[in-house]
Amino acid sequence: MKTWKVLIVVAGSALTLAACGGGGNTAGTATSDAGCTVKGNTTAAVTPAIVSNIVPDPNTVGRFTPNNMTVKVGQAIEWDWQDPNVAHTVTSDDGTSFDSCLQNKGYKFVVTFNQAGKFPYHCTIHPLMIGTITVTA
Ligand SMILES: [Cu+2]
Repeated sequence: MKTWKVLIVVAGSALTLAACGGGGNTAGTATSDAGCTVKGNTTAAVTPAIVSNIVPDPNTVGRFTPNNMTVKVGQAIEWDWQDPNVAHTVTSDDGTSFDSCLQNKGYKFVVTFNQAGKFPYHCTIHPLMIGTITVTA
């Protein structure tokens, strides 16, 4: 009888852990991102040279696919939020070039790169989500 009770408790804990690991935010409810203003996005209709999907990843929470991209001056990149569980950002490391702020699945963010150079970016809440845009003349 005692053995059975212990087994039930252990099974219950495992279930709780599994629910926690697979869960995350409820889709559609971004973590509070008060004070963040979207910037650097292209509002005109443009055809992006590259589309990067933001997808779940068991090791890094989320991932930009691709994360490192090369475009020519004047070309645009579009990021598509496809992670159904967790909000993410596309934020330039310099803090000024572009910032999507926290967004959920379904959001699209387009940036046109008008200057040659390297533009590293990241997700503000997931340190392992990083990438670099290389813009060539
Ligand atoms: Cu993220």
